[in-house]
Amino acid sequence: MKIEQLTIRELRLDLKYPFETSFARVTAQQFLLLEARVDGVSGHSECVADSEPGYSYETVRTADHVIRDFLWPLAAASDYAHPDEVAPSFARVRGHNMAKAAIEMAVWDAFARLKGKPLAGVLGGTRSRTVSGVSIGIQDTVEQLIEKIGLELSRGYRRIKIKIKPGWDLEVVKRVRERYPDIPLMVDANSAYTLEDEPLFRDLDRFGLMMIEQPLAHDDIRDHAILQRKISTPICLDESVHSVADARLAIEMGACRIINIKAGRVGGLSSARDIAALAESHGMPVWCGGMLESGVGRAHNIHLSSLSGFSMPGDVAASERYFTEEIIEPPVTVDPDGSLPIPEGEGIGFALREDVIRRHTLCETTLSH
Ligand code: OSB
Ligand code: MG
Repeated sequence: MKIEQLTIRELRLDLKYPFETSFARVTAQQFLLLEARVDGVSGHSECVADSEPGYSYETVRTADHVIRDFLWPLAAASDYAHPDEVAPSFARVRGHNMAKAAIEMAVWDAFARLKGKPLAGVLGGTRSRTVSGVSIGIQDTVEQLIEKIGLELSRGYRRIKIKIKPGWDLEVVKRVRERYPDIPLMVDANSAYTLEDEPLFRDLDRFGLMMIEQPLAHDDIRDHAILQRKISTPICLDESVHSVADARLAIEMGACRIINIKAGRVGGLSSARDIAALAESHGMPVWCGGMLESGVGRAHNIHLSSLSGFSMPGDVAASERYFTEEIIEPPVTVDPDGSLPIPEGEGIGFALREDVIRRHTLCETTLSH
């Protein structure tokens, strides 16, 4: 497989509601949409780098730069027999996993289309459906949060994740638990705490949370291992895991009992699949995280969730939760029981709405040989 041409479009889509985490409050998503022409077929992907380096050091600008100036020349010089060869072809570029993943995932989509199969099928997925949870940002008041949770539960979502930060944590969890004593509930701190906050995490143990996602530093494994030994709630790592090697270290050190897998963060679908398999071999559950993706990224996440290791509800919610306009057809929807089918069409299994994409495109570049 040769990538004959790579089109990079930068889009901006307004969010229906602002989304607030411990590191940022966003009202719109600016992101790169990639289209790779591979042996005459188009594969699509979405780069999950944000406008600001709050979740990761990568941004829309760095991803654009690294793709154009470093990854594209390497990809253009390659002839891949399988998408698993894409990430190794980028080995001389350190880091920049979101930029790498964007090209790799477009090649995966094209590869599946060339085989006439759904992406899940060529990835080795065995599930025909996946179960969705939701991630709810920090709200102005606890009352608002409780109301939002009620709304999401009524839509069928099977796990509620609330974002926490210092000053929006214990009391919030306590009040949510008073209102909803039995729901599958978890929190995500996005690295807002340190080991000094151990008493807070001990207190959180009382609330039967499914897990605490990324409580400590974004680049830490050691402190998470220390914290995990002191609390009974499972720690789930997100930001700290960028590779199979990171996952192995985290598992061996006991730094987590669950891993949130995002293909963009780990350099692509091949790496995501391998991390899921490693975790599964250790009896550790994983789930598919989200990055407020548009429909294209969402579609990839659904296919990734078809792998057997993905045994917990993911952040793969319906498109309509996020954006007023959808760039794929049909939109991603969740059934009343909170589950959704893995699409059976070729590749990502959704069509791109070119008119909508054009209307939201800020700039477009096509790279060719
Ligand atoms: O930490 O999982 C995260 C969104 C942007 C950046 C990081 C995270 C998130 C979410 C939302 O939690 C997941 C989603 O609904 O897409
Ligand atoms: Mg997270």
